[in-house]
Amino acid sequence: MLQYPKNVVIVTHFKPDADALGSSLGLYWFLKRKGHNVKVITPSDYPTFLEWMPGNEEVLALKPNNKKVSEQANKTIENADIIFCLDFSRLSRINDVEESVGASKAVKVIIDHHLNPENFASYSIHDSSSASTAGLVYGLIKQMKETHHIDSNIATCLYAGLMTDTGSFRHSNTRSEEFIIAAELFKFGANPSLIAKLIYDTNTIERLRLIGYVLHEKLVIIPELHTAYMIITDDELRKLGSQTGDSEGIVNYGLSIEGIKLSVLLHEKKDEIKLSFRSTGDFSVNDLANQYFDGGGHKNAAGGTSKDTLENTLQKLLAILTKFAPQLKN
Ligand SMILES: [Mn+2]
Repeated sequence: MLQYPKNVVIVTHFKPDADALGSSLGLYWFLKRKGHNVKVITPSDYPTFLEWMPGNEEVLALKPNNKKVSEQANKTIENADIIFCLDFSRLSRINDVEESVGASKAVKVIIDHHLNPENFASYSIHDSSSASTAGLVYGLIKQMKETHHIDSNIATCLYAGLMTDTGSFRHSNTRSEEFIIAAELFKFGANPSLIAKLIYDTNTIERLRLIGYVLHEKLVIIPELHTAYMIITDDELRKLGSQTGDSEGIVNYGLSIEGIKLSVLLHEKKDEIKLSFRSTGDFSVNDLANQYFDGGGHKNAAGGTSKDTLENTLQKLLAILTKFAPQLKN
């Protein structure tokens, strides 16, 4: 399939994180070195702390109300021979390019590690036990016996995805494999301390103030359910001067409290509520998000949505958690 030069499109999910973008750009550099014509398309913008990634300026990122970029993206998708779908396996996660990717006659390849994949591709490299999609891309290159093509750009992009999706090798999804991949990427030129600095230590004062505000004013603890939750609204984010990605990771603070097993962030947007879930141990937020909030992800990290009001969504959540009380107390 990849023997001769092809038009390749790599698509990430909406609001790509470091794994979605890093795995895509890692694959991008690899396929370019192999002589293909490659384009990375993201269905939305992404946080500024990812813009340092090699290849960032080549990414076609859709913007709301920018018809020209959308047309260009759809045209590129239409002309593709192969479409790689990275870090998602449900078409609904790519918003404005869902239609064109769905309709495309290109060979579609999923590379992903989220639970409950949809079957829309001809090929699928899907492994939910892998901590990152970046690790799966690395595995693919290895399987093709083409690791000699891995330069520091590829290693850097892939390492960034691996590092963030394992929470810097702290989350329970970190297996010995993740450390082995990290070590090999290091040898291929990834610089762990620099990458960590570029991703974690580039806060704006607005983001730090947002974290301070949420932790001080919005964090609610329900001790009997071992649960923490916080609510933020687009209005508040605007007032605090926040940008895309600023609220990312805040949900994890809830989980860092001793005894807390579940942390939820409810984010009120223009026409929906976004929910982020984090858990420890056996409590599956993938199941919770999947059953009640039209979402999913991983066992200990998932997302969902609600079209109801904020008030009703919170009441629904609290009622569901009361039902899960035995598991949460466990
Ligand atoms: Mn991922």
